[in-house]
Amino acid sequence: MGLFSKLRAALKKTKEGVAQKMRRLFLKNKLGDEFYDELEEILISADVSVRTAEAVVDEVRGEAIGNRVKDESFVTDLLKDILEETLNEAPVPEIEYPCVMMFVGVNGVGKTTTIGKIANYFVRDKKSVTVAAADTFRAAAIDQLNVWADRAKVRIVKHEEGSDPSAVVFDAVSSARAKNTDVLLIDTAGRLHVKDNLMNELKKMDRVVAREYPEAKFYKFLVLDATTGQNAYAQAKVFQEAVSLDGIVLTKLDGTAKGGFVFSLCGELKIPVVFAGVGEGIDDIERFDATEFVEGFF
Ligand SMILES: Nc1nc2c(ncn2[C@@H]2O[C@H](COP(=O)(O)OP(=O)(O)OP(=O)(O)O)[C@@H](O)[C@H]2O)c(=O)[nH]1
Ligand SMILES: [Mg+2]
Repeated sequence: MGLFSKLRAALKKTKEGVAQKMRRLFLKNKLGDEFYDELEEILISADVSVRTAEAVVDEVRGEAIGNRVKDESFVTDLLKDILEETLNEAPVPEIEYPCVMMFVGVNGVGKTTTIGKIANYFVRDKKSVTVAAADTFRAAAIDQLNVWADRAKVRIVKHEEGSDPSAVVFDAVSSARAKNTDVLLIDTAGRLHVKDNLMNELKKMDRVVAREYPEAKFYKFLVLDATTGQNAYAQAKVFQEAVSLDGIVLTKLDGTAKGGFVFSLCGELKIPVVFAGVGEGIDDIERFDATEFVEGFF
């Protein structure tokens, strides 16, 4: 399967729901108030936020009227263009080397798995990679990252279970710097965004990287489980306030029918999606692509 089609294929469930409703909408309605109200409903049912759905449909309606459009397929194309623009409102950062990528997020969203996949992604791109086990909360977490490091054939920096995660980050940064490593990937413990002490621990790790390795590009990525839908929005806001995010990794796109919240994330919070997880295997990761995502959606 080609690279892009994996992202499209992963959106199959979302697409099936949306496509069926769109077909019904076109059969039943001429372009008019009712049509646009229903179009809004369809977007909302795929977990686009009310605010974004309204804004997008208003724009479609405005353009359609301005251009005296009566053809439904033209409206679909217009909708696609506007949704793609919405995604592009948050530009995806270029990856520069050497770099540090720290992955944060609530429990079980797929941080450790994502790091395994991304380690492998960079290795295939002939980059040197080190992973840091800064989830010291449980021994199993360190072991899990170790397994991924073995699979991707990359170095791992780790301490004992229960040790200070910032100390792991400090060591990993010193080591990556000394060895001229292209990419350092930092795994962190899952934390509820409502727990202040854990968010403070994250801020400390953030400061250690910024202070100890200023010459590296530092990216902070929020890992979000696509099956949580709109709830992801609240998570993104809090993590954004704590450590200022550079992007989002969307996982489990293969299991969701609610991919629509991505439009709201990009359009309202202006945080770009950088990678998308489309399965549990080491190759199931893609660079996010706005055009492919929209095509996968309709
Ligand atoms: N289908 C699917 N499953 C995924 C994807 N990414 C991760 N998973 C699964 O999600 C589960 C949790 O993944 P982890 O990587 O352990 O999540 P985590 O965020 O590190 O979890 P904590 O460290 O406990 O917070 C595992 O069963 C993964 O296989 C994905 O893109 N698609
Ligand atoms: Mg983990």
